[in-house]
Parts: sequence; C-alpha cells; structure tokens
Amino acid sequence: MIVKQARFVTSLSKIEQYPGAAAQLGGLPEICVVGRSNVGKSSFINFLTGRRALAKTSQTPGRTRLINLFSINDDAFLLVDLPGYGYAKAPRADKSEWDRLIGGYLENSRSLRRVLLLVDCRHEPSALDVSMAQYLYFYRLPFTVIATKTDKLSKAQLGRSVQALANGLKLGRDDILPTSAKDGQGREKVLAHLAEILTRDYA
Ligand SMILES: Nc1nc2c(ncn2[C@@H]2O[C@H](COP(=O)(O)OP(=O)(O)O)[C@@H](O)[C@H]2O)c(=O)[nH]1
Ligand SMILES: [Mg+2]
Repeated sequence: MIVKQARFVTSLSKIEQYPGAAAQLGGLPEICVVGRSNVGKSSFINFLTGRRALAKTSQTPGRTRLINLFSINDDAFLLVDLPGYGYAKAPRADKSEWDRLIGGYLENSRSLRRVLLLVDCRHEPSALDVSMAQYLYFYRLPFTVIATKTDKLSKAQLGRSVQALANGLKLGRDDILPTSAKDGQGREKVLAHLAEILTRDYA
C-alpha cells in the first residue's frame, strides 16, 4: 500500500462522541493503535503516513487524552490513535476516563479491522501490555504487535528483545513487526500487512 494522502479528522474526548463521528464518515474500516503512553503511537502514525507532524508527538508522557481519528487515502480507512495506558502520574479520575475511552472504543467499534499493539522493543512487555493482549484475546479482537524504537538497539540486541517480547506475550517472534519511526525500519512490512487486512473479504 502507498499512503498518498492522510488527514486529521477529529478528536474525541468522550466515548459518546464516537458513534456519531464514525457514522458521519460512513463507517470506514478502522485500524487502531494502542500502547502505553510514550511508546511511540503518535510517531508511528506519522511514520506510517509519511507525515512529520500529522499526529502530535510528545516528550512528556500522558499527553494524549483523546481519541484522534485520521483518514488515510481519501477515506480508504481510518487510523485511530487511542490514549496511552499506564501513565502512573495521571490523577485517578483521569485514569478511569482513559479506560472508558479505550475500552469503550475497543468494545463498541463495529468497523475495527485490526488493533496494532505497540510495545517498546527495549523492554520486556509490561504487566499492562500483557493485560492488554489478554483483553484483546478476551474480546476476540485481532491484533498485531508492533515493536517500536528499533533504532535504539543493535541487530543482535533486537533479535533477543523480539524473542523476549514474543515469550512475554505468548506469541511467535514472526508475529511481532519491528519498526523505527526514526530510521523507517519496518514501514513497508506494516503497510503490506495493513493492505492485506483491509482487502480481505468479510462478506
Ligand atoms: N529513537 C526513537 N524515538 C522514538 C521513536 N518513536 C517515538 N520516539 C520518541 O518517543 C517519545 C514518545 O513518542 P510519542 O509518539 O509521542 O508516543 P505516544 O505517547 O505513544 O504517542 C518521543 O520523544 C518520540 O520522539 C522511534 O522509533 N525511535
Ligand atoms: Mg501520542
């Protein structure tokens, strides 16, 4: 797949806004991005779309408290940037609002074709990453694990890390796609993977 066009559509601060926004766009297929805050979700969206600042990235974890919708290739599909989970410093009330946003979206989207679960390639999956994978299994939401920030490791280190991630998430190592928003690693593979998912016939 070639990303010819990408545009920001809207931000949702409450899950109640989602059905209306999705309907207004005509129920486009959706690919969503989840992961802990600061794992590189917004950078991943920019990397995938080839746009430097389509999604706002941040040095400060826990900034995105919104669901951001991006339309790709003239409404071929939507990329959905979900708020990051697991930001320890968030006030308690904020935390539950985030969970409501993430859970509300994942359990209610009718057009969700794939969840991209982003994990940092440098670390073993956190307890929250493991919970998220279990949650996705529980709701039978098909997902793909994307390892981010591969530019921070040597090739040998990356091989070991991907294996550790696969073990921690009970996946095969080929089920994890390594990427770097910095040097572009993995972009073609991710785009081919998404193209394959989006062209599948669900009828
Ligand atoms: N070296 C490197 N840094 C990255 C990469 N992806 C994201 N970052 C950095 O990680 C931080 C958090 O990124 P962001 O996309 O805002 O994460 P989000 O909170 O998950 O949306 C920022 O400082 C990014 O520049 C990557 O592939 N390589
Ligand atoms: Mg973000």
